[in-house]
Amino acid sequence: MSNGSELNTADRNTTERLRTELAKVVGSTQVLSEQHMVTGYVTDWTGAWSGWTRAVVRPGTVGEVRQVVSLCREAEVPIVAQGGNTGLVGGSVPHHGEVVLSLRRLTRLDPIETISGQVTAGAGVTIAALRDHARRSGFEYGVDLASRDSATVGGTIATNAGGIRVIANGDTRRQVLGLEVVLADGNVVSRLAGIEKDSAGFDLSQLFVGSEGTLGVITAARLRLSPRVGGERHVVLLGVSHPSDGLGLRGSDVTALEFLSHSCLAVVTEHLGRSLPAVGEHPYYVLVESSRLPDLDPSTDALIDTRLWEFREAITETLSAGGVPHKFDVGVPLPRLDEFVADLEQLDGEVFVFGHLAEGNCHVNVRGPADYETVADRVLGLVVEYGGTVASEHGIGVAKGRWLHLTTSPEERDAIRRIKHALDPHRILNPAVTFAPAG
Ligand code: 2HG
Ligand code: ZN
Repeated sequence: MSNGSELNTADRNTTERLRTELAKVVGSTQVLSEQHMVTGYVTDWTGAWSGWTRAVVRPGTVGEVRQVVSLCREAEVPIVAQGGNTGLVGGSVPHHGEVVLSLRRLTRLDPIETISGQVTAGAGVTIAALRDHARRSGFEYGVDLASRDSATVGGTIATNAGGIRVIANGDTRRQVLGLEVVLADGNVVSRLAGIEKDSAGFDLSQLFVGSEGTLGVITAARLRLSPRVGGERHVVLLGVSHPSDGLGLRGSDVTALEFLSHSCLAVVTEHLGRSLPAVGEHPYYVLVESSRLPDLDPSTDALIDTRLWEFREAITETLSAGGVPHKFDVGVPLPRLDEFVADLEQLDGEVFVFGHLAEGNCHVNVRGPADYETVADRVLGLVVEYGGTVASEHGIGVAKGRWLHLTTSPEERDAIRRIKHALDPHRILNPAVTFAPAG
């Protein structure tokens, strides 16, 4: 079923009734169903993942989210929660007519609590808005990524996004002190008090971090900020023979450590219409941002310029401009990184590898005639061989589920299935995403 036109009469009546009930809750202008209105919600931004929806609903309050969830549950129509829709694994778009529950209107942004360095933000606040808000009070939010203008607090928590600051601040999980979540039964769990240390049982909020909308709908978060450190930031690009050559640069002054293959730099410089005259050709490049200029061997080919970020941040967009490549976000143990990347370079087709060096997180983009499944079997097969993860920071979505059994045990999958069943017995929350595949 591709666009809902095959719905039978009973389904059509259910859908019509549901839309009417939803409109009573959120207002008719916040229930979208016409094709041209829903396009941006049913396809991810790369165009690789696309489905159809019975309706896009845009609640403006937590109370409305509760009612929307309850109405969908009663109608037995599943939901996909969606933030900025910047995901890359098909986890935030509908696949089989799910209602898209857009959280973008939940833009609550409380004043920064300076004594604790914390803030409460609604799920729909963008990472850029949160960052600017924090900076105005002399703080910084620990997660940053190229899609900051669209990616939201809720979406980045649901996927446990990483980004370019993990080396200094850790991933999204580390920033989350508590969440407000609407459960599948319409109940709300709220832990927004911002208690820094709490051993009163397990941390329920953390269960929802990285759960990709399968256990509950995140509506707000209590987040940890760090004091903004002033002073200059140096950005250096080094030519290296192997990605791991850049690992020696790690240190407390370093706020980003990225790597990219020669193919990435070549395609970006061409796309931007600019060259990098001071850096010669090398198999790999490492970009380091630091408050102190790194001590480099005089023979190192390096370029210092804060504008170098532009080249790194343009990679994804550049690669997509030439037709969406097969995209993988994987991670391997650092001692095996070079060997793994060398094996990737041997894959058929054009291979572009870049990523977050300190975490062994590789973004593998492959262009070629082979289909996604074939390339995925090769790339993810290699990941398993190297003892890595099939999803380092983008999540599982619908792109990786098939391979997850390779890195999880039957016992683990069984426990995950039981958690899912306990919180969402009728499977109305993002059912296309599964963390517990059979196999
Ligand atoms: C990045 O690090 C993102 O720029 C996107 O995670 C990765 O496009 C990709 O493969
Ligand atoms: Zn990344």
